[in-house]
Amino acid sequence: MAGEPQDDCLFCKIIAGHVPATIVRETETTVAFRDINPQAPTHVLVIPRAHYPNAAELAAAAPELAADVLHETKAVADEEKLDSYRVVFNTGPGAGQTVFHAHAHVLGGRGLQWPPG
Ligand code: D5M
Repeated sequence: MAGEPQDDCLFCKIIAGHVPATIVRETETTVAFRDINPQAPTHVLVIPRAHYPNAAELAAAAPELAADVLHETKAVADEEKLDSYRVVFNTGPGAGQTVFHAHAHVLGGRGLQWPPG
């Protein structure tokens, strides 16, 4: 069923506490933790606790939860004292998505170039 935890999902395992992560924030509906392969001084992932394979499916099936994720990206940026930062949802393998549990990357702490490539 949509939103149910998936046994083979790395981020569902992090939510369940079965895989360690450096968690920086938790809410009833979201978890934020540091990316294991940081691309900037601050690189935090914000995920919904419910499993949706990507941001498009999250937005379509659970728009209020998608809003919670976006709200949490701002909370992370505030906690990390980021004036400027980037929020990225890689959506689909062609866009570089490698973990198929919707997540927002919050990147900051250095100058960021545009276009991202
Ligand atoms: O982003 C998936 C991101 O997930 C990528 O930047 C690495 C990160 N990652 C992978 N495994 C872990 C663990 N175990 N902890 C923390 N971060 C992790 P994507 O947009 O799908 O390419």
